[in-house]
Amino acid sequence: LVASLEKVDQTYIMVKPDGVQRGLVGEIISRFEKKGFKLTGLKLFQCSKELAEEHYKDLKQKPFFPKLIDYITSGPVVCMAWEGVGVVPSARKLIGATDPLQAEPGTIRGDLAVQTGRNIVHGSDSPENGKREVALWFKEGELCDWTPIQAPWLR
Ligand code: 3AN
Repeated sequence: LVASLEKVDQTYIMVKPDGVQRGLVGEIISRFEKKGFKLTGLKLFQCSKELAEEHYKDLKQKPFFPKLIDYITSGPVVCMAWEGVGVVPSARKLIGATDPLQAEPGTIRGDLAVQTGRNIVHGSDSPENGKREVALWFKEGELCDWTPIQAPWLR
């Protein structure tokens, strides 16, 4: 299998509180599943202010930071770890631009979201942040490194 020879990255994807409230969890998971990435972690979780602040520490100086923390802690989120070749940039393509107004139709935000402050899903922006964020949101025992059974028609 070609993919097994290439470097496999991991990314942290999160359905934000508005995505959970709007009943979009299944829809969002299915976009990554259908693309062909491997799910290695999944949980529904109410995050603390401290964790939200650590996650978004690079945005601490932004004027919208307090509102962002209120938003992310306003209700449960769905935390996911996904693995695959090029999963970080690929997941960001599936998610679409930060501002849903700029996000192309066919992307998650382009199809399902309206404004930046309620853009329903998060995806890591680099392989380094993918590792950092998966380690931040999951304990080791919560991740599952499984080997998918390779269907003969995919070989
Ligand atoms: P992305 O989520 O597309 O990687 P970032 O990392 O620039 O975008 O921003 C992180 C989060 O901060 C966004 N998902 C959004 O919820 C929030 N955010 C970014 N820019 C703004 C803004 N101008 N006003 C309000 N919230 C913002």
